[in-house]
Amino acid sequence: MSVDAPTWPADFAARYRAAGYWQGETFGQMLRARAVQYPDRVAVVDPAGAGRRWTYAELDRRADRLAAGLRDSGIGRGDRVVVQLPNVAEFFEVVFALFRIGALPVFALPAHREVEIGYFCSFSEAVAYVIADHHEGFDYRGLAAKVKEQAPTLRHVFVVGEPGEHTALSAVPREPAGPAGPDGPQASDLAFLQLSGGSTGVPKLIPRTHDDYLYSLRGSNEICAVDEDSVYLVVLPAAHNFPLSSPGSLGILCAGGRVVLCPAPAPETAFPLIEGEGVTITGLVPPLALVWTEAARSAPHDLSSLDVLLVGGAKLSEAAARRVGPALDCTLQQVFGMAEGLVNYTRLDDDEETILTTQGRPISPDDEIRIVDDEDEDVTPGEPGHLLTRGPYTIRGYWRAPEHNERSFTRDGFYRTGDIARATPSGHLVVEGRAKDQINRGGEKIAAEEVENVILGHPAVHDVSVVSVPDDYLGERTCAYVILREAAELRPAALRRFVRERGLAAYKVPDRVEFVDVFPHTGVGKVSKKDLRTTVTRPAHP
Ligand code: OOB
Repeated sequence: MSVDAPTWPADFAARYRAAGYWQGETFGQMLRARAVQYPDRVAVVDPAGAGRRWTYAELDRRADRLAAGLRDSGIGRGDRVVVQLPNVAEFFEVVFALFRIGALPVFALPAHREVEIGYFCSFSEAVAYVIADHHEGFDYRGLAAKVKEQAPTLRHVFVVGEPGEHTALSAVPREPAGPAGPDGPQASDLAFLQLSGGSTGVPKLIPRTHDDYLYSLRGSNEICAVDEDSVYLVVLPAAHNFPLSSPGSLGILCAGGRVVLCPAPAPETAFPLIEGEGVTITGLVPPLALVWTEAARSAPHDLSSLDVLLVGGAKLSEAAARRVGPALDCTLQQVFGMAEGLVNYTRLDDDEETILTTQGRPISPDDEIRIVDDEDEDVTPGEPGHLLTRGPYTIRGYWRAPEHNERSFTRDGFYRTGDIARATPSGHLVVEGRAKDQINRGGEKIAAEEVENVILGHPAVHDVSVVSVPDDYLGERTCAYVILREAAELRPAALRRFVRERGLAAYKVPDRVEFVDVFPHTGVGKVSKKDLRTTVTRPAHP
């Protein structure tokens, strides 16, 4: 066990190596190998950045030189660096530079604000924070200034674009890198910290190693038929585990293919890029897949290069699944994954019924799946239950969270996904629901407790409970049930503004606020979220 997080026991590690899953390669070595193999092939296209096209040789050289500059700034092996960038080419330059050093990117999303970033920086004891100057009307430099006050370890803020009071990323000296020292990372070391969707008051950090993540990429590439001719459009935020690794941008780079960054997910932006770059594969959350499905009817663009559309992050209804493939004239691949590890795909050659009605089966023959009841006993095969998993790319514990790990993992190392699923006779999984206290808002995960804690900070609020309400478009939205203090007055809009101004990501601001006098309780006296959910779905005046 490492000091920061539990890892695989030696016998499991030996088995995963012997099976050829863990190949002893780091991300730095992987990129170098591709640069040698395909120096002149285009690796990354950034339409927002004046249409920049970086070849494998160029990306490799940039990563190396930036790594040298960052090392000179005092960033070393094992240091944490919070990376919060939109879909721009520098994302890959920075991340591969950090991989080369053995420093750990902490992957934040562009939507995160002061509460989340302040926490990531202070909890991870980050030494640096990398941002864009602005994106979608938001200025990240002001956010960085506030975060610096809360995070004493933060020595550097690097900015892509105009730096303001911080340091321009382009101003980091780019010395030609010397030979990598003996202190470079090992494949069994942590490569980065990914974010958990979370179900508790504060988000958890997910420690992924070079070995385990590269295995999930190679496995995904095989299942999604990714090779050096594949062109992947990064539509979702680049740092999220789905567009990063399923098979995502890193899978594509691993195969020698081309990554095209989409600056915004709307069809008006994405469709011309699919046509212009000959995009063959991309990944979307269900609401976006439906928007694209509608838009494809009347779009003038030629989308015929698109072979595979992955849809995941939230449940795709069967009705929606039926429409997506024909409208975009491509093969639908459902993907049910999690940043903690396990990723399931429907296979390209699965029969239609399986593709439309299941969320796929695991990447690896060594992904162990258990479906259990509340007492951790296996359910009758085919029945729904709690999904537990263990395998060669599923973590054995969160980073610096021993108490939480006691609850989220079984004694023998299975991760409790919090999902309710059933298995078909072919081993495909169907997601039936969720046991964790989380809202899945069109693929964006919201830990109810995190939002509740912010709302409890309002002086007029006595108690609060945040639950999901069904939504035709997003699948789920959030509703905050609030009990006010005696004689206190508050309007829903004022409470929503309060949450936003506290510095929480906009997608976590409750869509709806309902004031009530009491909460329904369970037999043991806990607030019954199940009953609250049915309250809100019931018409107000039947
Ligand atoms: C992906 O990763 P996360 O970490 O943002 O969220 C994981 C959770 C799962 O535990 C499950 O509750 C939900 O998201 N989920 C799905 C789903 N895919 C993810 N629920 C129903 N159907 C699906 N197809 O969301 C993620 C990571 C890698 C690949 C794809 C998605």
